[in-house]
Amino acid sequence: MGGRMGRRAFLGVLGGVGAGVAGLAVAGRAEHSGQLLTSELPLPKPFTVPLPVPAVARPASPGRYEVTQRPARVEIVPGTTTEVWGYGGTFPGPTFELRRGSPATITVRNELTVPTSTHLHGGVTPPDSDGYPTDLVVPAGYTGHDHGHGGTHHPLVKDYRYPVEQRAATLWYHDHRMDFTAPQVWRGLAGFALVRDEEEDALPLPGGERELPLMICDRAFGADGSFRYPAAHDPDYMEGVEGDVILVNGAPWPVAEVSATRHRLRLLNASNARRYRLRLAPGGRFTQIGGDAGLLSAPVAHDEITIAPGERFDVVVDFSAYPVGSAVTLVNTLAEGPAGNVMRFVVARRARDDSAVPSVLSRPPSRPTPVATRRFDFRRSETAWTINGRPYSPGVPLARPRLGTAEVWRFSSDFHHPVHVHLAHFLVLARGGRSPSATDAGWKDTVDVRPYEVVDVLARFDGYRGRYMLHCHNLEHEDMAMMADFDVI
Ligand SMILES: [Cu+2]
Repeated sequence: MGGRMGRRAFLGVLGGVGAGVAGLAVAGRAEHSGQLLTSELPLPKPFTVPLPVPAVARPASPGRYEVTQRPARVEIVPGTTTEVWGYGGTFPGPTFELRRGSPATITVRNELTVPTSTHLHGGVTPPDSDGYPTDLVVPAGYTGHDHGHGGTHHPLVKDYRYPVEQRAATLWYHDHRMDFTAPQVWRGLAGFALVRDEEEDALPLPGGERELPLMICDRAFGADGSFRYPAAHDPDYMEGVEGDVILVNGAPWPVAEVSATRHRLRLLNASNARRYRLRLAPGGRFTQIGGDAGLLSAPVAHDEITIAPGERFDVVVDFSAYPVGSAVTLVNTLAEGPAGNVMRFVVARRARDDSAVPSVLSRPPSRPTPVATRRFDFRRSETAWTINGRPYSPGVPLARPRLGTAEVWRFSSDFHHPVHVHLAHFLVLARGGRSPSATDAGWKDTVDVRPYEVVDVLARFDGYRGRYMLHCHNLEHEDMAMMADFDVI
């Protein structure tokens, strides 16, 4: 029933229906980027579960980590259990603390029943460790052919090598398997990787327990507590799958006690399809200090932040602005009902605060001069989501930029498409021919391209030659072929 409604509205958006009942439905859904899947159990009460913070991964030896992807049963909705597929058996997976200039090797062992490919999102990574969708770690005894995509099968384990020659930034890692990224990330295959460096160390930003990575995603639950998800590639969910329960670090609408001091919140939208417009209630401001790919040159204040799947916002919130005892709720104004809440902070006590947000934060790389302009049009076809009219074909590059150069890439769209480029970081130059939004600041790897919008970015191809990709980070769109290769030559 819900699927049919969504499909009609979806076709209305794409058809550009301008009048009548369908037109009104379209207007009401203009900001929606997926189809709602509802839970079959009573929704948990908001702001009762304490905010979990993912454990930090411990190296087996300096620069070497091992993590096993495995199923585990965890309590997400109080009183029931959910099977997750987790890195380390947890959801989110462990947080990898990386340092610029200190290479890391992460051995991923696959004890699931399905192949996986791990992508470090935002990483400047050699192509053989970038999580190409057909470069798969397969379970012991796996005999599947993966639909004839070919590619590489690593039995049971693969070493991913990360040189970490990049600026401090909030990165994350997640599964990237061909055709099945959406259901496998939905089951829990995602975690944080934080890169730190001396430039960041020199800043008096809040740290320790006053620095919180916050992975925001939505899920739906079956009556037995299992994650609910449609059949793979269900055309009724072609828009994308949205759940009715908002999780932060794997907990439903959690609550965190904080002191009345500045806190650094590393916001990540790890949802398959849902966009959020975050605000603080009863009021307050986010001071943005970093974007996807690192610290901004100077802080930017926002009353609200729209965050699309894959994007990160590194912000500071000063809880001394609220009386002790206050409840400060992170809300999502793009949703009505349960998904309108995200989590709550309770300002529990006063405390000394030596932190500050300096007016100069960092010296990001300056704006390079582009040597070429290319267009990438993100659009639905009858049966798939396409880029420049083509469904994804592994090994067929749509662009061949030269290492060490920069290019203007122009993204156009028919729907909400959060466009993610592997390897290359970019600056947003323009939206619809106008200045970028305040929330487009800084070097990024994912940009929120909205329906019938044209977004120009200036991308730098630094790091490594080889095969990379760009794709829509709405994971259902990605699985329904909205990806393309590019070769850095
Ligand atoms: Cu898309």
